[in-house]
Amino acid sequence: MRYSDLRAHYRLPFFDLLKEARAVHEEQWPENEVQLCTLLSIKTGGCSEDCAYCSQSAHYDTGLEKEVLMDKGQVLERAEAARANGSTRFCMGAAWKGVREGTENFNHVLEIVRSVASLGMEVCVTLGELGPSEANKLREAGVTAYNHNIDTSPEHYPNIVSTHTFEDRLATIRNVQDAGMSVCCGGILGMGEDVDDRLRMLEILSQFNPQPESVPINSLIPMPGTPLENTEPVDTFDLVRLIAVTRIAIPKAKVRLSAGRTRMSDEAQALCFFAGANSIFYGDKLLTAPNPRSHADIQLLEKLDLHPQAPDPGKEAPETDTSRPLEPSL
Ligand code: SAM
Ligand code: DTB
Ligand code: SF4
Repeated sequence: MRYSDLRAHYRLPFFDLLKEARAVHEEQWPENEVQLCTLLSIKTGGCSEDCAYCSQSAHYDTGLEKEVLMDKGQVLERAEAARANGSTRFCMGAAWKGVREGTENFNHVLEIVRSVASLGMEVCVTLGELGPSEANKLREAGVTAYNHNIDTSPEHYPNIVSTHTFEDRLATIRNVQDAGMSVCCGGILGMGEDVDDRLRMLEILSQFNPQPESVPINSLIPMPGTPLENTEPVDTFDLVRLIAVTRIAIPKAKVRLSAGRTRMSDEAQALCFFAGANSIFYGDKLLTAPNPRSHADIQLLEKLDLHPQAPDPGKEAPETDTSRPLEPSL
C-alpha cells in the first residue's frame, strides 16, 4: 500500500479506522483465534552490532552476561514445554551479526532446528544476516519462518544502528524469501520516530513480495544501559491505530502484539486484538526481558472469548506475486 493511502487510513476518525480494520480482520481471520508463540534466546549477549534498543549489544553496558550457544537437549526441553503449554510456534533468537555456512555454530544451530522441527510446531529463528546458502540450509533443516525486522523507517534507521544498513536487512529478507521460508518482519514503536516513520515502515513491509507472513509490532522496552533507556512509552491509541493500519495494509499476516505488553493494560491489549492483532509471545520471558505471566494471558484471552490457535505445521510460505516488483521502493 502506498504511503499516502496508509496516512489517509491512519488519520481516519479512530472508530472509523477500527471499523475498517475489523472488517478486514473478520474476513481474513474469522475464527476469534490468537496464535501463541514462545521465544527462547539460544545465544545471549555479546553481539557486535550497536542497535540502540538492544540489551544484547556488546557496545553498551547493560549488565547482561554473555552466554554461549545453548545445548540441543536443553533447547528441545524448552520447545517441548512450550508445545505442552499451547504454543504453536517456537522462535529461537541468537545475538549475532549473522551466521556463516561451515562454522561450528551454524552446524550446531542446524542440529537444534532439526530436533525442534520434529515436534510439529512452526519453527522460527532469528539469527541476523543470512546469505542465500545459509537460508537454504535453514529451510532444509526445517525452519518455517525467519524473523528479521526492519524495525523502523529507512530514514530513521541510521539513528538507531550504525554497524549495518537498512539495505543489509532487506538483502537478508530477500534471501529468506528466495529460499522458500516465510518472513516474519516488523518493527519497534517508541524509538524517537514520528508517525511518518511508522507509516514508511509499514509502506515497505506491505510492498514486500510476498507480503510478510507475520508482522511483529514491538513497543520499545527501554533496557537499562542502552542509548534508548529513557525513552517515553508509546501512546496506546497510536499503537492501536498502527495495528489497525497494519491489518488493512497486510490483511493475511499474523499481526503479533510483541514486546512491551507488561506495560499495557488488559483493556489496551483488548483494543489491539480488536484492531487486528492475532498473535502474542507467550511465556514469562521474551529474549532477555520479562513478558506477562502465562496464566494472566490465558485469563485475558478467556475474558475476550479468544482461543489459542491450533497448530498448522504444514503451512507453506506465501507465494511471490509475479505481477508485482520483487523489491520494495525505498
Ligand atoms: N540479532 C537478531 C536480529 O537483530 O535480527 C535477532 C534478535 S533481535 C533481539 C530481534 C528483534 O527484537 C529486534 O529486531 C527488535 O525488533 C526486537 N527487540 C530487541 N530489543 C527490543 C527492545 N528492547 N524492545 C522492543 N523490541 C526489541
Ligand atoms: C520480535 O519482533 N520481537 C521478539 C522476536 N521478534 C525475536 C523479541 C523481543 C525482544 C524484547 C527484548 C528482549 O527480550 O531482550
Ligand atoms: Fe545484535 Fe540483534 Fe541485538 Fe542488534 S538486535 S544488537 S543484531 S542481537
